[in-house]
Amino acid sequence: MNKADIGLIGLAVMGENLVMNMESKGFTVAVYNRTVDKVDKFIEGRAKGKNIIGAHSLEELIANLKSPRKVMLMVKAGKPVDDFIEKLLPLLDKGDIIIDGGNSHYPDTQRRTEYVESKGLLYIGAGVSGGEEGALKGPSIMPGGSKEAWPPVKPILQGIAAKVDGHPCCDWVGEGGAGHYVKMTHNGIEYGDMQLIAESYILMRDMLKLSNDEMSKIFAEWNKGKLDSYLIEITADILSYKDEENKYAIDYIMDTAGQKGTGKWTAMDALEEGVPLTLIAEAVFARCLSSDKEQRRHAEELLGKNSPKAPEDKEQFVKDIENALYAAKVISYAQGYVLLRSAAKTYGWNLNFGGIALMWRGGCIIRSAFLGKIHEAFTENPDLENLLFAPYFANAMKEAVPSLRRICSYAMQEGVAIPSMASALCYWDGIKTFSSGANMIQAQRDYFGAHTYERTDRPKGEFFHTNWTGEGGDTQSGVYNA
Ligand code: NBP
Repeated sequence: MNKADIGLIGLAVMGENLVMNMESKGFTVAVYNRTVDKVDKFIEGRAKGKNIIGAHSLEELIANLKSPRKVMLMVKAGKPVDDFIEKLLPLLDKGDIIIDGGNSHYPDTQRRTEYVESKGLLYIGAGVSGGEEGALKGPSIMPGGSKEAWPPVKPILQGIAAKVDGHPCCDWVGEGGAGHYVKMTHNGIEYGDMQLIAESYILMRDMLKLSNDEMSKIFAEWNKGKLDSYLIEITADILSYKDEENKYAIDYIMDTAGQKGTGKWTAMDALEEGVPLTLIAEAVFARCLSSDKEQRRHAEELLGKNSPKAPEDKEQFVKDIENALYAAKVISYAQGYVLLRSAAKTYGWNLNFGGIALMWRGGCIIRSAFLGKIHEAFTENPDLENLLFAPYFANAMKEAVPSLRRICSYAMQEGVAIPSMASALCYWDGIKTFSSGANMIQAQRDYFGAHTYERTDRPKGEFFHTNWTGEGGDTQSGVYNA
């Protein structure tokens, strides 16, 4: 067999399926796995008769690669990635490329890019989304790292990526950890989308007392309109799924949501950047609240269970939930893009915001028709400060926000927790308020800590301190820390 176009390490769910995808697109792939038995099992199984070369050592893997060598890691994020880099470095030559396709945290990718480059090699940290099916049939891939590495890797990564209207859902994102940053934000947005769907479900289940089949039909209907997306589609399927005992699976799945950390990373980074990413943060906290079921049982017994009443016009309420979900989703993406813009400035990345929407348009978990509109908004105005200011979304929000307001008011009144929808509405009302209550916070900070404040009747950048009690003197917090 000829030498391979690329080597892949890590034959678990993602790795195996990516290899099959690469091979089906005409690339020869060499494979290796820490537990070497898995290599033989793969070669004798799914890979039998394909242009896939099994290697029993890293030396054998490297010897089977065309130059410049490209080695992709699909292993557990964290230390295993660093360990493999260390093992690969002595085996590779100048200009060879290491690609990490796992869910690495972007500061690690930033660090690894610099480290690998310092050894004369090139590094790519590529976020891959789409799960098992995406890996096999076409994922969304967000590569960043050493810019020089992109041209040799591009035909392979774009070749295996999902395509929407012939356009690959994969393009160069930026240097250092940019690819993994965009993937992290994608995952954060995924947390938000999932929470909003869960809130819509609970509103219909607990307030309207709809059956699983009724809800399934509603989600399927929504999937034909402005909410058309993978997550809405699978929600319809999940709700109607019955097991071999004719039981609805959704009814016995424990309501304790797990998480692997990418939503938390996104929320933490938003705090670092000072960006109000409220909806995603609430989605992460909602998973935290869900995770302690025993505490919720105790609280329900001790503090009382809510018994929400159904609204009179159920049909209108369902329409309102659809619009509320849409409005909140627009706000979530607007917040996500503000975070990307802020990070781009912090790290000096020249992010193509419209291009990112195209990368998310297919192949990944948040894929949706809606991302096409985001792409159009950034194509019209690449410097768009906030998605809510794009004419299309500003108009769409004018129509949808009254529903969001009705849903939030009713749910609050009846005691149904919808934290992400509520945070969306607060953001919407907050961003449209030129005169906020933060003057009181500034006054308080100055009162107890002499932190100073700017005045509305003086130029910005001039700071003032008031001696509120007549006892503090003129000392300001630049001089001492209270
Ligand atoms: P896992 O995340 O379960 O990792 C399995 C692979 O990592 C196996 O090859 C395993 O080798 C190797 N590995 C482990 Br575990 N510990 C290791 C260590 N200490 N040293 C060396 N190798 C080690 O596989 P996955 O679900 O296919 O995901 C791969 C990457 O893609 C991860 O970063 C994941 O977060 C990311 N990702 C996953 C999905 C998804 O839907 N699963 C989607 C998108 C991205 P072994 O066989 O010898 O144990």
